[in-house]
Amino acid sequence: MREKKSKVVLVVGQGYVGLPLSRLAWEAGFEVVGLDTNLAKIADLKSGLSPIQDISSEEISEMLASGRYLLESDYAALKTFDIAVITVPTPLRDGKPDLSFIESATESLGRLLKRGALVILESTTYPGTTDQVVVPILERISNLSVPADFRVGYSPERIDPGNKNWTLANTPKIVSGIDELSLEAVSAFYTALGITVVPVSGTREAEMTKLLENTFRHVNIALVNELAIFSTMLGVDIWESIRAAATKPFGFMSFSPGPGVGGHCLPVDPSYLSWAIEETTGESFKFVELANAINNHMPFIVTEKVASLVGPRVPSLPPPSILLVGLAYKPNTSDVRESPAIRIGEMLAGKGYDLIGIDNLVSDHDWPDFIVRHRNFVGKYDIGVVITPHSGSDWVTLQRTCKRILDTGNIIQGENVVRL
Ligand code: SAJ
Repeated sequence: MREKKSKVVLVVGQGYVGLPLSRLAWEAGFEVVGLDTNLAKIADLKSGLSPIQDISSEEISEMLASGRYLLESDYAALKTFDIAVITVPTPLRDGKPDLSFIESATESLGRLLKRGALVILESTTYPGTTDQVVVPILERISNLSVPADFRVGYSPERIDPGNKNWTLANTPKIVSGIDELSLEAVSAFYTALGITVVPVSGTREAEMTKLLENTFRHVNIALVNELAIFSTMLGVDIWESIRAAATKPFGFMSFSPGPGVGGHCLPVDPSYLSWAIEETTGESFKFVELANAINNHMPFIVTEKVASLVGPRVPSLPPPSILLVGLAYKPNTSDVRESPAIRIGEMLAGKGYDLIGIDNLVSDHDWPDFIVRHRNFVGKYDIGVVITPHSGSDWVTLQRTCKRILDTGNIIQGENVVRL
């Protein structure tokens, strides 16, 4: 009796979102195919190296050894799939949504599509993408139709890189379908992975849910960033007021002022929403415009503060030694995409300063070439700029090796420490 063949799950994109999903589908017993067009990433994965912290290299090796996790960089090598999940980037290009990764993945899936298959989009995008972009491409290329022949749904990712408490397995998953049968298929898939599902009535509601979540954070981070700037002038310790406000058990959620907003979500996703609103209504989404302006301005504020503390670069004098502490876009991640620290470094270098940096989570591959890399706090620095405070950093040694410290994360106390 032939063993019942487990279904094939094709995960398009093996990054922060796709790899945890591949792992969970593998643990649930599916045949998993991880597809990524980044040849270096596929090569690393095939050698058992994980590109992200949330999945260990041991877990990758375990999956490979089972024979139920295959890696591909070329769709042509694939036969077909039962369930495909698209977890590709949705960047901005010239300030507008760039759906080219979604379109390219969808066209390739259209060529592999068979009757009874399910396609799920997870990438963050504006309301209408699944029904107006993904479905038409799949139907056109496959000559099949939904829901007669196959199923399509949308389920936004909620992966918070580096978050040990909330993971794919224990975070409720919004699920939606183009139609009732598709919704059932999407719900059944994630339920089979052991995830709690939260069905919504349509893919547009699900697409909007994700953008609401990220825009909510973007706007509230901008609120505390602007308040932090004014509080300094008002002689108020905003950090204490935020801590105090957070004691309110309802009606408040605390956010921290910082050096700016990085990552490939918050600097991008809200602009997908404001673009869609402007395209459809001709109106501008004022909250997002304002939040972008404030959050994008924070790296400039930090740069000006550093320059005021070390004084202008005088070519005839030895350069001040400036140490940037933490280059990733947020604490406890290795990701440098849209990182405020890199923007601050670029602006300081533009002012003629020589820069040293320390961040032991960031790979050599991602290290910016205009910043000298230190692996620990050695020697004497005129100023240490705490930009991304990773947990477990040796703040005592930092304080001892820096004449001054500009701490944008309210991590260190001391005589030689200044805030924004
Ligand atoms: N930040 C502040 N103050 C805060 C919170 C964050 O300045 O109080 C800054 C961070 O330092 C960082 C930026 O905002 O630079 C964004 O951080 P975030 O934790 O708010 O959100 P992200 O960008 O890490 O969001 C990630 C995304 N997932 C992936 O990158 C795979 C996003 O799609 C998820 O929705 C999000 O996690 C999540 O759900 O937590």
